[in-house]
Amino acid sequence: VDALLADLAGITGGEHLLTDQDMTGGYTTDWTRRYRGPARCVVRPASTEEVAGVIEACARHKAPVVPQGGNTGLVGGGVPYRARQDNPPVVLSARRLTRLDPVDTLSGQVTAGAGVTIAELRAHASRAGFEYGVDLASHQAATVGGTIATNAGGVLKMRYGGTRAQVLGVEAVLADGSVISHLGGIEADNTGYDLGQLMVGSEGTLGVVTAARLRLWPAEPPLLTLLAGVGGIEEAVTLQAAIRAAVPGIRAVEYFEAPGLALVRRHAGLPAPLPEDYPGYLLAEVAGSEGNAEDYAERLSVTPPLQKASVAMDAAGRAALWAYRERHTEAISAEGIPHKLDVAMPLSQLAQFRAELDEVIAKTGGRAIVFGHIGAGNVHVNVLGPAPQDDAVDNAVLRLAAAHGGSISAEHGIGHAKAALLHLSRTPAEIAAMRTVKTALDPDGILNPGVLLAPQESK
Ligand code: 2HG
Ligand code: ZN
Repeated sequence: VDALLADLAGITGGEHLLTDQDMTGGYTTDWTRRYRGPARCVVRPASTEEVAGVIEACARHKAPVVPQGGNTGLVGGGVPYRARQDNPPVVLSARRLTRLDPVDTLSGQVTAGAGVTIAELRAHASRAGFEYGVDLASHQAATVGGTIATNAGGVLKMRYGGTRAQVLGVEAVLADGSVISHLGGIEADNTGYDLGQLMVGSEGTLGVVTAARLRLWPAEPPLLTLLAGVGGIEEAVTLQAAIRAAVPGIRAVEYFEAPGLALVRRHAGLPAPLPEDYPGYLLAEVAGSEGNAEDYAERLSVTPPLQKASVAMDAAGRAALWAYRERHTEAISAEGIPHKLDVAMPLSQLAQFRAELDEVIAKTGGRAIVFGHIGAGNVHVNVLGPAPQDDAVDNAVLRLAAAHGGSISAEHGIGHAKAALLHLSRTPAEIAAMRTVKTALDPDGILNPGVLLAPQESK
């Protein structure tokens, strides 16, 4: 008998301990299908106390733990991967941590459990007249805990900042089973190390997030969404700057190209968005009240390429335009297992990067689909063709981004996928400091081993 499994069943009840491969499959393969591996079991605790019990038991048995939210990650950070075969990890699914407190309307804050989805959180905030500042295409499945662990970005980042900017405090279970909880939501609180912020973006390597105190924003309904045809990324960069200068209240600026549009249209059965075809497309969304409509339309009409735009001012029209952008990920996935390279760089570098990218991709025999959050300098380079286990194209694209002063992970995190290349974006001193923090908080290395910090050669 497996003594750890007996301990875990005693904590969560046997029905929330899954060992049968038919039951664990959805937890042990990532969304892209590129990363997968066997788990010793999947455990689904329903409270912070149960999470603490699970981690304490795993620590006692020296069993590695992979924390998991909605399993929508794209860098293999939330599933077992290349684990030691004699000690496969326990997957800790946080989806049953569904606490959702009433919105505190005095402070504009809410406390939410790690398993609440971003869609549920946004709807909850909206019913109280507020908006949660993060939204992303995977909002039906992505969770509060997962988005905190990965510091998720999404389409509203240029408006409200990423997940980090929403987090006022975190409750988390550390590697020894102890609980740190800072959910008071005091804006003015300057009392030493911000352990909650240390958890943000730590990708499950420092603790398991169980709940968070989150900032909300006054509800800000979009006024208009426009989709414009452009000649390519260079024109898109210029146009987004012109739009940002022309109107206040810009919520999002997104970019995609003809090959991605063709895939989305075929996969989703959508008509062409504009009367003519273009090499690239820019989608922008502007907030404002109806009283602004005429004024904004006039200000935007002075921006020449907007003559090629389609503008939507009602919910259905907006959703129709957003679908061309937001359905990229699923349309690409329907074609095969993509290599996902999520990079960002100064806007001034994007055109040169894009030109050189074509040369790099041509050498691999793959085809690239490029889209992303252009307002944040973030492009998602998806490459179809090379075998999933072949890292050559990943290496080449990430190095190219770094050579343009860019980051190898704009919003998806490092996971297993990019751990060996962290040095392209972080200095040796930074990586050494990260390892020191990791060792101090998790001396036995049980939390998400191999994620973010690559295993070190034994000396
Ligand atoms: C998005 O922006 C997500 O839609 C997914 O970050 C990006 O599939 C991707 O590469
Ligand atoms: Zn994205």
